[in-house]
Order: sequence, then C-alpha cells, then structure tokens
Amino acid sequence: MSKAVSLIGVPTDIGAGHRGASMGPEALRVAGLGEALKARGVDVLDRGNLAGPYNPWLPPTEGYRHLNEVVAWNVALRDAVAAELEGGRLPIVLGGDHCLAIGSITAVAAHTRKTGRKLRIIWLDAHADFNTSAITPTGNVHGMPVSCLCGIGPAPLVEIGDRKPVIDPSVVRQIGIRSVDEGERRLVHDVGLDIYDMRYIDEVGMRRVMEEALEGVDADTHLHVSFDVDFLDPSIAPGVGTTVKGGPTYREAQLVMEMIADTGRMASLDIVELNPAFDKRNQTARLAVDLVESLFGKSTLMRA
Ligand code: 5AB
Ligand code: MN
Ligand code: MN
Ligand code: MN
Repeated sequence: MSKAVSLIGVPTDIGAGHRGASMGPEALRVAGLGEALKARGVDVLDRGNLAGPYNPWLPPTEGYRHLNEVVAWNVALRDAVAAELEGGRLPIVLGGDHCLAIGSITAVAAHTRKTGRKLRIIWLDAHADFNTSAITPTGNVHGMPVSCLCGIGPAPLVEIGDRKPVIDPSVVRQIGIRSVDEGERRLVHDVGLDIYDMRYIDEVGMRRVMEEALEGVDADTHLHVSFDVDFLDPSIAPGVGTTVKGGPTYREAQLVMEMIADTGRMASLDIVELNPAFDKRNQTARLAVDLVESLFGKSTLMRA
C-alpha cells in the first residue's frame, strides 16, 4: 500500500437528496483524519477543496437533478485524482455525495489501463447506486454512479473517461446492500452485479463475505474502496442523509476494513455521503476516521 496519500476535499451535495454532504470534507478534517493517518506513519498532503458550481436545488429534468453541475464536479475530481495517481500518491476523496465516485473511479480505471493493473472495486453502501433516469424514484445522481460507470446513463457522464464503459460490472463487489429500488433490482440482476447484501452477511458472516469479495486480489491489483458512510448501521452512524436500518455493526465494519488492509492493495479511496447536518457532535465523522485508520493498518489483532 502506498504510504503517501493526498486528501482531496469535494464540498458538494449536488447529487444528493438532502443538503449537507457539502460539509463532509471539513467534518472529516475536524475529526482528525489527516492527523490520524500521520500518526500511523503515512505521508499526508491535504490538497484543500476542489471548486465547483453551487447547488441550485432544482427538481429533476428528464430524470436527472443538476446534471450539468454533477458533470462539472466530476470532471474536476477526475482530473484531481488522475494527478495524484500520476504522482504516485493514494488519493482519498473527501465527499461530498456519492455521485463523485464517477469522477474518482474514472481516473482510477484509466490509471489501471495505463499501468496494466487489474481493477477491483469494493463498494461499501446500503444502496446499489444503479439507477437510471428511467427508473430512479428521485432523479438524484448519487443513486446512479455504478450504472453510469458501467455505461448506462447520460452521455456526459458515461463519456467522461477515455473509454466507454469506464468499467465492466465484473470488477465491482458491493457489500452491505439493503435498499434497492424496484427497477434497479432488475437491472443489477441483468448485468450480474456481485452484491453481498445484508441477508447474505447475516447468513455466512462478514469474514466469509470479505474473503469472497477479495478473492483474486493479488500484487497486480489496484483496489479501490468507495465507502458510502450509510453502509454503517444508523445506530452508530446517524450523520448521513439516507439512513437504512439493519447495517453492519462497529465490529463488522472494522473487520471489513482490516481485511482490506491485509491485502496491502488499496490504492484509492472515496469517503462519501457523510452529512454533518444530520450528525451528533461529529460522531459519524469520528467513526469514519476510526475505520479509515483500520484501512491503513490499525488492528486490534493480538493473535497474529
Ligand atoms: B447513495 C435511492 N435509491 O436512487 C435513489 O447514498 C437512494 O449514494 C440513493 O447510496 C442513495 O434516490 C444514494 C432511493
Ligand atoms: Mn448509500
Ligand atoms: Mn452510495
Ligand atoms: Mn446517501
């Protein structure tokens, strides 16, 4: 794992259904993300925040809210992430809502093609984020990043990369899923998306889920983690716009992060959907920092 990271703040809620994820980057900084990584021996550069259009807070047009603004933010993020990867640093995207995974993963996918690496995406979320304009119940693009990356979506988003589709659905492993819309359910089934839903996690346990999700990850793999904070159970993580009960516990979430860290292959990370307007005393931001420390090797393991 690269020991040099760059924090990229992306203060926007342009793709979300609630205002406030725009405050996420600052909440993560206040919770001590940079300091916690430095304390682990990581070389941390905080690049500050990207700039982009203000949220006009309009209803959807033709199935999308704020499509032009979503594109502008994602183009800026794509270029910022590409620059960090180019410079050999591990980008940590401080969202911002989850539409930003489009820009982030577009840069990551292009980088893996350039370097001949295999891509594996671990998508930690309560939601599948595979909606389209035809089936979305909301028009919010934070519910569409995975479909857009897989080539299903509006032209300016599916053509944001050097290749369309940006990724093949087979590189994605979704974990923690427990809220999928009706049309979305059919679509993820049709494309064969690999979803480890909460029922499966309950039945086989998080250890086996992660073993399966990480299977095949080797020295040639670029592992991207897209961490939607609503992955976590809302009893421990209230600071998100779209809570869904029945999520992973603190220990289950730590195990996920520890097993990812054990691979040593994480090379890029999104932390998204943190919404300080819903949080209590920044506890969700502090929990996110705690989990990111585990992603970077903090462990409670005594028996190694
Ligand atoms: B998140 C919903 N499926 O499309 C939609 O937080 C919610 O990035 C999407 O996972 C949640 O609006 C998007 C109802
Ligand atoms: Mn979500
Ligand atoms: Mn999401
Ligand atoms: Mn959300």
